[in-house]
Amino acid sequence: MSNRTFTMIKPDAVRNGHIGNILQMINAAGFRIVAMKYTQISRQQAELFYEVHSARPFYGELTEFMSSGPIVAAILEKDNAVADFRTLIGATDPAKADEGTIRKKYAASVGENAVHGSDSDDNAKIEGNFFFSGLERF
Ligand code: DAT
Ligand code: MG
Repeated sequence: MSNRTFTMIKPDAVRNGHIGNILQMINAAGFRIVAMKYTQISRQQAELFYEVHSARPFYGELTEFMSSGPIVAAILEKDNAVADFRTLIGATDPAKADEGTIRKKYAASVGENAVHGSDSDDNAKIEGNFFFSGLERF
């Protein structure tokens, strides 16, 4: 069990003005911010980030959406960070997400679901390294 995970507040949540509310929920759940940036990724960078999904039918819309506007990327720290953050964000499809989760509150659809959360310790490291250098972590 490692104590770090990686998240993005996705373009839909940024456009809808939910950055503050989502950060509030992350903070209230006990995560410490190790690194954070407000940025926009290119289509090519989105294709690289989501390469594991390249064979899936939604890969095109996913990478178009994720490069459609600014995002907030962050590394978060807490005991059991990966699993606890997945619990906080809720199911991929907001219609199936538990009450009180970030996706239940702020996501509109399975494709545009407000937040990303790493699914394993290994992927948390890979994804954090995609966005942040050592000098950007505190
Ligand atoms: P998660 O983001 O919960 O880890 P995932 O890794 O299975 O979910 O998929 C990555 C993203 O791809 C997801 O956040 C939104 C998009 N996606 C997944 N399933 C989809 C579907 N059936 N239709 C459209 N987009 C989908
Ligand atoms: Mg995933």
